[in-house]
Amino acid sequence: QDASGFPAGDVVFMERGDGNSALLHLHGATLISWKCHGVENLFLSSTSVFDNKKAIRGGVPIAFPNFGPWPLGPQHGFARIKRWTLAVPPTKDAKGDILAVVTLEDDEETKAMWDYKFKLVYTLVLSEKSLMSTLVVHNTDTKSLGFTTLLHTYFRVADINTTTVHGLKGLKYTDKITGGQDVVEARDLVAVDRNYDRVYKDAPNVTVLSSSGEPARKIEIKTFNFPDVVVWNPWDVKAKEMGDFDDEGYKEMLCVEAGKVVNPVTLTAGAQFECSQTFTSML
Ligand code: TA6
Repeated sequence: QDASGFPAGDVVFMERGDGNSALLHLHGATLISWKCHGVENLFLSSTSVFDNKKAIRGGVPIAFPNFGPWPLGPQHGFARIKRWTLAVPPTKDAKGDILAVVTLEDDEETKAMWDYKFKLVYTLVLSEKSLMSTLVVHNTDTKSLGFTTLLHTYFRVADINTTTVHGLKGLKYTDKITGGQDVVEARDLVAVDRNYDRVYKDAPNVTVLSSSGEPARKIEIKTFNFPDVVVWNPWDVKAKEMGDFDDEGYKEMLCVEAGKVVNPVTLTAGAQFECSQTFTSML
């Protein structure tokens, strides 16, 4: 991706000039591209809709104030389908890193679903080999509030059949496809060969996504305050069922999602919660 395909007011383009760039769409503050030395590392469905209404199918949608089905509003909450505000345009710091900040505050629409005052501050920092995304949730209300949140990252891979996730061995996970009791992951390298939808609990703060092929990729995912990791690939049947997920796209993506979803956060009035994920290309 680059910003050229979008109306200038809809996107925030961060570029270092050395083949490293990031592109954020203000619809949902959805990161839709992260290039590291010219290699695109995020998956964006070729049939994703950009109508500023539907959630963007790919990149890093933000699930807030609820991950998953939500009785008060849309699945994964409203953050990924609201228009965010550019608070700090892309700015180069002394080290040559690029920083940008977008925000979302409560409004009549959010209050109709979820009667709380809040402010989300989402900061991106693009370095030579890494991209850090930090989300701070501010409770600007006079009462406590509770939420779950997750960065629904769609990583691009050359070939799902050569892709593995390291760091999940020994973790308990809930398998949303098979249901039933939690299972312990026995594999050092988790490979995906069918529809996966798993919530790994109490994960380490470092996992590594590796994939060979052209191009090969090896991305370290370092998290802060995201104890859960969701691994999702719709595979062929479910990809076909989603109008905005191109039928073959499941072969070139894997969602590895940093979340605080098993145990909700409770924020007292005036308090804030900070969570972050940092991608670093190891190649
Ligand atoms: O993160 C996995 C998941 O919760 C799956 O269950 C699937 O629903 C996926 O999110 C996509 O959800 P969406 O609402 O974006 O179609």
